[in-house]
Amino acid sequence: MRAALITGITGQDGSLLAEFLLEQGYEVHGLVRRVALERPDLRMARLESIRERLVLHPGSLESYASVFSVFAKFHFDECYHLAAQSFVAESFADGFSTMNANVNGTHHVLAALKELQPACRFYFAGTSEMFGQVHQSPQNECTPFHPRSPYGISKVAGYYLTVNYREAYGMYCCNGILFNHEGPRRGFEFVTRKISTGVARIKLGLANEIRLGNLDARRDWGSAAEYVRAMHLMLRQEAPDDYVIATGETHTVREFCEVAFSELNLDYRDYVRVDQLLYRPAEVDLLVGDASKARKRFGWEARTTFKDLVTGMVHFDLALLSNKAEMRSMSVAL
Ligand code: NDP
Ligand code: GDR
Repeated sequence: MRAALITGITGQDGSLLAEFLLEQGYEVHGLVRRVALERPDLRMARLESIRERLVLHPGSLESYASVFSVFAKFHFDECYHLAAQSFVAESFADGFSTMNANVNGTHHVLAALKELQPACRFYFAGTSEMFGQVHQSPQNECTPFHPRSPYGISKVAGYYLTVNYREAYGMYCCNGILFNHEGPRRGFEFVTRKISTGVARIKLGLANEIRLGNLDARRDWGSAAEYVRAMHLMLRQEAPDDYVIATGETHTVREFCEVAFSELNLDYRDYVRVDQLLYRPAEVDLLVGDASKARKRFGWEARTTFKDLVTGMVHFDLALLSNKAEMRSMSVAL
């Protein structure tokens, strides 16, 4: 039985990947912040259905000792390093914490692996935010980086740490350069979920507007459940490498609003208010990825259409808010 460690297992991708690896017959371990262990109802909601089948270890990215002790006690065939401060807007508000978790955290995991389990295969959660102010479209593995936020900068550092451990120590280290991926487990602060939950609340009479920032930014949005499979495929190749994972389509935030509202027979122009305070100090205007390397090497392709992604999220949130009274107050707070 293969064993895998997932950092960031409580997040959108971590929880989906954990389910997928369990289906593949893996023993799945997760690194979990103590705060998550203390409030399982709140912080581990995404793991609810598989909690009993996981081995969870308390630890924090910022503490080399806590990361080291997990690798000292258990053997892993694969390590998926997904934990990060992942919200771009927050990285402008607190760039120092973002750098600490994302850069030092990645370095801690790689250094502990090198010391204790150099044969363990390593996946780093790279991102299209590394391309930032894009130098070519679509973006592929050769496109130069030009990050536009502390988050993007921290991920470029993580990317090069990963490349360096591969080149310097011969470790099996891969960078997944994943474009935005969404679904019903997306955090409420990200624009797609903010819109899907907002539309549902408006439809149910719980709200009468959504405040958004830049409606003209373009993103390449795919389905998270499909993207975590690509992470696993990267670690099952003969040699380590870096891969772009994307749909190859780009849409504006405005288009996301149009599709989401019209699915419930509403016109977004009646409900969306633009709030300048939600604009970022520096924006990534256009992202669209070219995932042909992943398709050629291991047959991965995005399948979910933009419309199905948006409408699926809207119907999920409508059902959630209609059925669970307690979710109403939670979504108001979020
Ligand atoms: P989420 O924000 O949903 O999850 C982040 C995870 O990281 C949570 O489990 C969180 O734990 C954990 N975490 C954060 N800080 C720490 C810390 N200091 N110590 C230990 N754990 C920590 O992110 P996603 O699932 O969406 O993304 C997964 C990874 O992929 C991230 O690295 C993200 O930057 C990257 N990425 C995501 C993309 C996307 O579109 N979703 C696209 C490209 C890259 P807790 O629950 O305790 O907060
Ligand atoms: P992003 O996702 O920054 O691409 O990072 P997010 O959903 O936060 O923003 C996407 C675009 O929407 C615009 N926008 C708003 N965004 C938010 N969150 N809230 C708003 O009210 C709003 N209004 C407009 C933003 O300006 C932006 O242009 C995500 C994260 O998952 C990262 O961790 C990951 O690396 C990248 O995707 C790929």
